[in-house]
Amino acid sequence: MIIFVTGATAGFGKAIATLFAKNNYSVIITGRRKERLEALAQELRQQYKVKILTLCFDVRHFAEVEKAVASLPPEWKEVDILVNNAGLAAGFGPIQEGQIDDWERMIDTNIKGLLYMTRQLVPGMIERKKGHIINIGSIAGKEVYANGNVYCATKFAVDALNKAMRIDLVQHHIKVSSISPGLAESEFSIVRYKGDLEKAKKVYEGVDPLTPDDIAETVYWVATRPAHVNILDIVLTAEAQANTTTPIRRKS
Ligand code: NDP
Ligand code: 8X3
Repeated sequence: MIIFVTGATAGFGKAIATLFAKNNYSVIITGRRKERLEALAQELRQQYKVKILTLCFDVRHFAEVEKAVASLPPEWKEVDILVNNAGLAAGFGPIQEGQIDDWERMIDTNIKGLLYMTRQLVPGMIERKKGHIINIGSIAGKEVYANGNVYCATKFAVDALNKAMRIDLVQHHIKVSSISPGLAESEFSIVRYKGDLEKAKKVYEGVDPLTPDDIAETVYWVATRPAHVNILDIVLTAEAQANTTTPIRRKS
């Protein structure tokens, strides 16, 4: 079985790639940071004796996505599972203070990147009459929260596309699922706060957040249901988080 994971250089994607490698899948790991991809590939090959292919590209650029998918060697072309995970939040503030560049990055990565990847890999799945697309959404795609505006909008779009793709692809025997996590610790907040480690650390202070391994286990469970079962969407949060608007319970 071949799984293609976008954004495997950190956080959820790295944990997903690792868990599937541990379970003998051939894994295509992708992202923009080449050294990280090579290091992870080496580690997984050594530890689990499985096949790993690295593809270094930016999901925001259709030409790069197209080139990356076209470059797949014949034995890697029949992708069984696509995990659309690459994504980010950039900035946290009211709409009137939003940075246009942040908006473009989020929209281009979280929505257009997911679409470009899907468009490139779905025709092969249709030909083979099988495949599974697993979209990483967010609880931010279910309920908006203060200062989350454009990030939330991109994740609402993922939620809509998840539902819409399923309608289009069901007749082709392709499963479409989404995983929608709440607060989880990864490099997410460092990216959102543009490298401000103090601000990023505060997000997780006094709380046991979800971990990338929690998300990987959920993706693995969704991907390994019997052929006749499709999981539409799983929303999961840390035990201390009720939703996106109620303050998270923190240890004093
Ligand atoms: P991380 O910042 O830890 O990892 C993000 C990954 O996405 C990296 O591997 C990064 O790789 C990749 N990525 C970002 N931009 C691009 C791009 N333009 N092209 C290719 N790859 C890209 O964050 P998480 O693991 O937490 O986030 C993964 C997904 O989960 C995102 O979609 C996020 O929105 C979602 N999510 C996160 C939650 C959280 O609280 N952490 C909760 C709910 C959802 P590189 O920089 O090397 O390109
Ligand atoms: C990331 C989760 O709600 O902290 O998608 O923005 S949230």
